[in-house]
Amino acid sequence: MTKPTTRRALMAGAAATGVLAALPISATAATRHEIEIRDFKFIPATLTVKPGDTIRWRNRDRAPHDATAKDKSWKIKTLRPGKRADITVTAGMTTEYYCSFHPAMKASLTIVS
Ligand SMILES: [Cu+2]
Repeated sequence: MTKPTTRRALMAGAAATGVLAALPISATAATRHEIEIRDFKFIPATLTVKPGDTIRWRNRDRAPHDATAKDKSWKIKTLRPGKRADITVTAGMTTEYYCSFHPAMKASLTIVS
């Protein structure tokens, strides 16, 4: 009866070690960033992100806006005032973007790995 208990204890210990070993990986896990749209500006206008991160644009303006890649390779839906939309960062995605309703509104991302 003692032996199985010991084995179970060892296995529990191994499982705990496995969890600890995984911690450094989860420490670099995805981050959620937020970009506010206000006064016809993306705030911040430059943002450093990494693949797997989520970017949320929130429209705190009175006009509808969106975020569209300079080469149109990605785009969030049109955001009416008070609305938000998310995208997940992928390596190599286009980093310069603008608002398709107001092309003078420009911003960019810096992707690091
Ligand atoms: Cu706009």
